[in-house]
Amino acid sequence: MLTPINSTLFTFERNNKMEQQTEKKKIVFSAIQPSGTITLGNYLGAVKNWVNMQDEFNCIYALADLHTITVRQEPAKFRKNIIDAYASILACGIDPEKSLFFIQSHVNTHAQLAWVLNCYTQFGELSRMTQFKDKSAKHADNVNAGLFTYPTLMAADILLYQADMVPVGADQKQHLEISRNIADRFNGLYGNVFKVPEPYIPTKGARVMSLQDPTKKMSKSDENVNACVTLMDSPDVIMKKFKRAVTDSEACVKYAEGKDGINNLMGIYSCITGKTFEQIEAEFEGKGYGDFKTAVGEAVIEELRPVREKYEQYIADKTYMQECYTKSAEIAQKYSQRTLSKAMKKIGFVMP
Ligand code: ATP
Ligand code: LTN
Repeated sequence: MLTPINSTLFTFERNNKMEQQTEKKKIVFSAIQPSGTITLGNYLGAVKNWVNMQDEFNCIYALADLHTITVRQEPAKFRKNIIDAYASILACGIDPEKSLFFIQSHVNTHAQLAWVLNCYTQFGELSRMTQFKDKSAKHADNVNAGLFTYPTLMAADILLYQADMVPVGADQKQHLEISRNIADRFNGLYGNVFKVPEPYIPTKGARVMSLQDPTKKMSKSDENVNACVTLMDSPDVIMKKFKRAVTDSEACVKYAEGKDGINNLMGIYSCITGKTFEQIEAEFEGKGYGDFKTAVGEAVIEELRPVREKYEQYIADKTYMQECYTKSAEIAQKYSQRTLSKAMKKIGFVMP
């Protein structure tokens, strides 16, 4: 049984109560979709940074379950994915006594502000989103309005908390850009309502590629199980996936244009070990891809071992997790309501 969280320990609330404090900590917001098992790409591109930012900033994280239904979900599997993702993120090191970590649909201000922002977002700018184009091609039988307005809900997520920084992988850069444009436009009309957020994209690990097609990003919802390593894969499975990773026929561990497979493996290895590409090239000089793939596999196995172990603890204690997400959502509701009310008042709504 895990120790129940003590709500008075929430650093987030304590800091925000100290209105007289001279230097307020910056606010960080990010979210991840519970659309499948969390991958090594999600971990290196986003979640690892979420964990590292917890001491320096006021961090607010969410499971973006409302975003996930833009692609059709099977109910029982969706429910399981949400709980599994919650346990996995805690296992990565998100500490509910330091950060808020809630489920997006539990905080109703997100959908409310998203509607408002829809009316301040142009059809043309949404049509230019590459994620919309990719996902509508992939799910041609279900090109729904939610898929199209996905970025306005994401903008609402961020703007509700007056976030200064948003740690995400490189694929989310365009969505951050549109969030900033929406905030600027709204502020231009009504004065300073929203903080204009900055993306925080890591220099390493921001774009981990598929192990089977290294020209495509590694993705949770990829149908080819060998394309991605997940946080729940056993050491054997991880090693097998790296051994099967698509590379080239040169057998020379060197970062170079056209060597997408090797570049990707070098990126992963560098991100985990902290070694530079030059150091990696020196380490594997004269060695074949077999040795290199084994080394990458081992590094990843060791990085993910504690995550998998902690996941088992959290998933076995649903009461603890429920307490964490309920308490987090209560606090998030309170803070986000302030921004929502401010925006609505400016527009001219009659407030209750
Ligand atoms: P889906 O396959 O359902 O679109 P996804 O795997 O792309 O999901 P998201 O939930 O959309 O994951 O993304 C969560 C976070 O992980 C985001 O910050 C995103 O930028 C980051 N991320 C996703 N894939 C990668 C990747 N391959 N490399 C680095 N970061 C990634
Ligand atoms: N769209 C994001 C997930 C997401 C998000 C957010 C990320 C939803 N809301 C707010 C950062 C900030 C994705 O990763 N696909």
